[in-house]
Amino acid sequence: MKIALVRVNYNSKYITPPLGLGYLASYAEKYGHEVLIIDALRDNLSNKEVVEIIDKQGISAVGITCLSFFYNEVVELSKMLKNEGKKVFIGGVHPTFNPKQTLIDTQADYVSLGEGEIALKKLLDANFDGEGILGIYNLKNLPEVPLKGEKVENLDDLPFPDWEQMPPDKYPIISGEISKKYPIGIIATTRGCPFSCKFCQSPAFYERKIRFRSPENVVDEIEFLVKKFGVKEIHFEDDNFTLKREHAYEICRLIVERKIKISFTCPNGIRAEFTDEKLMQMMKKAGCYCIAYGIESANPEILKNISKNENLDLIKKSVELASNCGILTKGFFIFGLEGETKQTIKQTIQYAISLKLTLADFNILSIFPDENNQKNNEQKVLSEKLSQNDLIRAKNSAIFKFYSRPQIWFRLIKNFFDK
Ligand code: B12
Ligand code: SF4
Repeated sequence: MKIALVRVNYNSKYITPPLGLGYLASYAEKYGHEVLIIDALRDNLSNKEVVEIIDKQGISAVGITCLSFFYNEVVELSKMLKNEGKKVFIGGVHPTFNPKQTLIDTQADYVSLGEGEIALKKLLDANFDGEGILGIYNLKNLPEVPLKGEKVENLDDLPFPDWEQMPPDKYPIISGEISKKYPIGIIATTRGCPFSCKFCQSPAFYERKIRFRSPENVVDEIEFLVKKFGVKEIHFEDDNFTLKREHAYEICRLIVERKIKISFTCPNGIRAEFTDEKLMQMMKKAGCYCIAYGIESANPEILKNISKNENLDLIKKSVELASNCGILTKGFFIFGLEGETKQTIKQTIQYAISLKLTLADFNILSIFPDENNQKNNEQKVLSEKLSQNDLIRAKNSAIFKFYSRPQIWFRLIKNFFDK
């Protein structure tokens, strides 16, 4: 069966390959289906243009990926496609937590919950009859507590994403993230996270279980990207690249052993307790130039409230260690978490400045809706003591205090010239 898989166009400073669609496409193709990926964000296509492409190609079934921050655009495209008589199904993080409302708003035939490879293959094998397929639901058969789709347990059984349809050199050089060389390949070496930070949807999506690809499989993909597309940099998009030290270490060791010339970064935030000097040095040797840390707050009470349970001294030591190994460091912080006050904000800013960080990302908490909080992509603040304006002021003040220090600019400029 021939289908299109679409990422809609929306206002975003990040334009990186849609990894989920790449995996869905290559998996379905492995079983003989034909898939056209339409990345409307990369190609700056309006929903109308997407519909025209689908019509021209004579495609009758369309899957759309959906995160909460582009829900409205997905709703619009889905309704347009339904008006044209197409079959539509929607997958990704947003419908996984909001299946009923997504079905109502989008008028789609089905939603797909959780990881989609097996569910999609079964749906296409059944000529778009979703009846009885785990994780695929319409309004008639959606249970009170719907189960997610079947998972590919051994991640090495997944073919590499369909890179031919999302070649790294067709994506912009500046994608909102720190980068050093171009083209950039993005790679996920794991799926899932065993922690349960309250502001994050990953634990619920992957049910707090983590699966690892073998280091050989990961490095085979890196080699493929380097040879086929001239990729010079890798971004490891895992929830936590260093969660299992031996896994990260072995990937880096193989990069060195196979003499693959790349720079790499872990932009999503790792946890400090899983790093040590041996790992950091191997990461540096393999090409790592920047590690991000998910720090969130410097107030122990808040860290407890959000179930983060990270040790602030350990973070300090790990950041220092990375810095001493010649790796840039970035800290992620969130304002507005449960228990936040003007005092705790000051504490977090002071702590951020006290670390040997090169970059800091100060965000205001966003809570995405679930079925009990039906407001499309409207966001809500957890902190009771502060208004949205207080948080915006806090964010601006943190950015100013952090980046007005000359040593930060010195570190950044040094990195720029340090090839
Ligand atoms: C990598 C990543 C990024 C990267 C790249 C994003 C990209 N190019 O896709 C960067 C750093 C740019 C990023 C940025 C942000 N991200 Co982000 N990111 C992630 C992360 C860690 C992994 C996503 C990923 O690649 N997964 C691997 C692929 C294989 O999985 P997948 O895309 O989910 O696809 C699978 C299924 O969902 C399903 N599926 C997906 N689509 C479809 C469609 C169909 C038809 C079917 C059948 C199935 C299906 O099948 C796929 C294969 O199994 C997730 C957390 C997570 N673990 O999911 C957060 C996550 C997606 N991000 C999130 C957020 C909030 C953000 C930011 C807003 C953060 C910020 N404050 O700046 C920004 C904004 C992004 C933007 N404007 O586009 C949230 C989204 C919450 C929500 N409800 O929408 C997540 C879930 C993390 C969280 N906090 O809970 N992110
Ligand atoms: S450690 Fe990271 S990925 Fe895991 S639950 Fe916490 S924020 Fe989410």
